[in-house]
Amino acid sequence: MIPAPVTIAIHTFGRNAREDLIADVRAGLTATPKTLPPRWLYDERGSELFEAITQLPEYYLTRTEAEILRRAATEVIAAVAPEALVELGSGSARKTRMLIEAARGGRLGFFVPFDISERTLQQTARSIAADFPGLSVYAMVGDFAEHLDRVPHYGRQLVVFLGSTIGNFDAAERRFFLDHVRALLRPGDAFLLGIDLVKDEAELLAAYDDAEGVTADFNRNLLRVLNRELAADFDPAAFDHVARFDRDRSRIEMYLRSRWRQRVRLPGARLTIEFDPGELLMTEISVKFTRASVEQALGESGLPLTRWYPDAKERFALCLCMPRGGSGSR
Ligand code: AVJ
Repeated sequence: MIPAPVTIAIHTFGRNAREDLIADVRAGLTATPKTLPPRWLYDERGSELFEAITQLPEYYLTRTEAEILRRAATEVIAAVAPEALVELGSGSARKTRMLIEAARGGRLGFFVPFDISERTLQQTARSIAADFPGLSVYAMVGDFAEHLDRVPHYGRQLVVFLGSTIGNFDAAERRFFLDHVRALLRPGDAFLLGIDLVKDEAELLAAYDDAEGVTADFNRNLLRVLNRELAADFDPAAFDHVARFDRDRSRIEMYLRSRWRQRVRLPGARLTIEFDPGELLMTEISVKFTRASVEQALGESGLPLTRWYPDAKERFALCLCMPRGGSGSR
């Protein structure tokens, strides 16, 4: 069979990632407490380190979600009968292959991976196109906060957002994101969401502070990104990796903690900052859900929880949302 075409669309629309980084750094590193958005963790090395995290014994999320998909993929595909599969934050799309395979022999003609990392996206798009001749791949490099409305509609679509990536959003960002997902759906379309569930604190903490120190390395990589992009002079060894669970907000929080008093120059952002001994810089949040809390969040954006697929130990779950009648907005 002749391979179907691969199109890679770079939807940055003239916006410059560097300018965004500078703005985030100037706002986040002068705030109290200091904070930076997690997206800057995922440069090429950061994406590789995250892939390594997914293989760790402590990081149960990826393999648990894969286990759920192995059981549920056929049923999800049968319920939706998609012509297009849109994957937000696709990364390596390893788990998505299970959905594509389950759709074999059906009407699936398009795969639309959407990711912030161009390199990862290039690899994913090419390898899926090579392995599934007959499937057209339209890959989009973009930012959830800006480019979701550019996602093309190639017929009845299943939009998926796996891996509990939604956990990176605070309540306002999550609402904004889910509202935009809802706007992508037309009558008959569906949304499949992967979420990590609230559980024993020790198990949660181990997943974000592994024995091998891969997560610590992933976290400190943020400082290497700032050194490279902004000619900053962070010493990564001068910061400890810290993971905490905030039960009230139901989220893991990742920080870098300054080991001593220090001054850091970031000429690329025309900024010099000071850290007190023990001062924290928040680098990522990872919200943990219950069935009730996710149903509430989805419902607020007009996404009814139609089917619930947890694993046997209820560590992780997939939520299938099939709005009746669709949005009718387009
Ligand atoms: C990619 C956001 C789903 O929150 O579990 C893993 C990122 N950070 N270990 C997560 C992450 C540290 C991951 N997500």
